[in-house]
Amino acid sequence: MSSATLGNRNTNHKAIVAWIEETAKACQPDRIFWCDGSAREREALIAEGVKQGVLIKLNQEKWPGCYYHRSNPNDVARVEQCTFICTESPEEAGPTNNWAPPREMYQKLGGLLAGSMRHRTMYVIPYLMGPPGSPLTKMGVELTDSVYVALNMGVMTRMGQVAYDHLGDRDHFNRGIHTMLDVNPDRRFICHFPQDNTIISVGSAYGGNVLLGKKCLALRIGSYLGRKEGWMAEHMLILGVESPAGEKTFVAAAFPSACGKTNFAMLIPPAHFKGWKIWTVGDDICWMKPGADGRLYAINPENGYFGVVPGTNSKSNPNAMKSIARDTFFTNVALTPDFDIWWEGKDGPAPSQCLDWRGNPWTPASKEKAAHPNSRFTAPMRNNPALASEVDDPNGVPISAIIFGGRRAATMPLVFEAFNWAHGVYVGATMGSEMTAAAVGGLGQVRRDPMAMLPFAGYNMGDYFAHWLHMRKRIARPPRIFHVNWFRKDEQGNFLWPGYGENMRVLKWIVDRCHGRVGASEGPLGWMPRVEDFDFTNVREFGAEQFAKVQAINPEEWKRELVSQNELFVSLHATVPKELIFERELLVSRLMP
Ligand code: SAT
Ligand code: MN
Repeated sequence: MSSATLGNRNTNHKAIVAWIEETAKACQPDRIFWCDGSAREREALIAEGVKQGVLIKLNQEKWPGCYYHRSNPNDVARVEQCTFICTESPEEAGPTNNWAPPREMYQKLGGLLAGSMRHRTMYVIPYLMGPPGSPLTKMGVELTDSVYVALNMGVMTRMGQVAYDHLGDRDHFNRGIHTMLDVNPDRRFICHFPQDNTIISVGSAYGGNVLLGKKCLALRIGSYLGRKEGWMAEHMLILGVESPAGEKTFVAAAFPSACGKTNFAMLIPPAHFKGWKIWTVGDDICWMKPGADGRLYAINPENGYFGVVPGTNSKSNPNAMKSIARDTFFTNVALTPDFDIWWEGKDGPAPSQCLDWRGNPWTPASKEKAAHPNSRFTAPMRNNPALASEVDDPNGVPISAIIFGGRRAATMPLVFEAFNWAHGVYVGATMGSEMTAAAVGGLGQVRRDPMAMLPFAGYNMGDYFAHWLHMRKRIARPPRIFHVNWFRKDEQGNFLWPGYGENMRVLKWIVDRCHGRVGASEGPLGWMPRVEDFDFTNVREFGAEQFAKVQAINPEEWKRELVSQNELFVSLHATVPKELIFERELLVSRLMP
């Protein structure tokens, strides 16, 4: 390769340079651009994006520093059928993942990568998942031919020189290669090689498929490394609850994609909760490790929010509105003639005309949605007025409670607490949720989504449960484990719980349980708040009768639920830990004595 194509190389790390040269030789980009993460560079990349037509500059008075992007209509969500875990044996990947032999997959991808960046620029993106200096933090380098990916990685990660500095001359870094090809679903592969700490993604340009630090490194490769190295990579938000007395309690919560993690992480307590405050540590991913004091400590490896736009407004999530108010990329929302943007569920009336997410003319009379249901914002977390001061703490925050939850119209009560860690692992392992637009296919169907990790576990799900159970031995003071469901409905299809800010009432009970300050009654599912343990002050039209409805355990529904929970265990029979089979037996006998 001639030195002219090497561009502005800014590292001497031998292994990184050698791998980049090797990749460039295969992909043959016209130019290599080495990102340093500076503000000036961001301006230059944005100018390039606008020139290519990949970005549209939004009305800068309304949206300072914000840009608009439309993805290919065939490329709007994660595609699980194109996502592969390439371990040596299929058993290591397990029955819930697509598996391919590494050698075969490398060969196939080699064919697709060959010459794939001709006439294009290859961006070199050094990045950190986690704050610099944290023992949990991981370094990665993503090579991509997409300027949109380079810019979005700049928001979602700590990108640039800081990453080389953190790595120093160590050799432990993630290799990520992304090339768009012709964005053809038939040639779309998102492949993980956990043994090599390598990710190769081709044929897509959308979010979770291509921002390789996020789902690919932080969850799939991360969970694999976590098991090997004794920590946990989870699909969880992290928040801090501050009481009027200044006591801070940190909570991590796993909900599947598009089930309200961002809203919950940015919750604003209702007026009645005077002096209470919620601080956001993270809205999607949580890495946890036991600390010297026997507690579980968590960091948010990300630096930004890649959140669902539709439904975001100043009532549902005021802090998200502030987070996206500047320096944000919007993907697949609707564009108005004056370069404002719109989405279903935005404040104010719909525009009389605009272009929908595909770029087609749209009016309020149109049958189609203006914004894609999985349209996204990419916003810097530093914009969030409720950002926790601990986000850059290399030690992370001590977790007092872990919450599991899904989107369930029936069966699941608003809240209960598991009896102990092993029971909590069972509750997480049997989590179910109605499918959302964050992944292609199956919208609305209930599927088992253990710990919200079904699409993200980088190894056998049964072994993943065993890892959870093993971790208990390494955590002397484990968090309590809870299950919540904000989405239960009555026979008429109305939500039984008001949700949003009112979820603070549930959170308060959870926090008080962690501090041993509030009671509960023992039920078949776990500990449940009694009416007197729960605060209903000023919840509109909500009282003991409503509470009984939203907490009800319906035997017919639970018969079906138990069968459905078991289907997952049957599919994982070879690896599911026997402790969880015992937990199931205990649950059955509590429900049907
Ligand atoms: O598209 S992403 O995978 O990044 C978001 C999500 O599904 O949680
Ligand atoms: Mn997610």
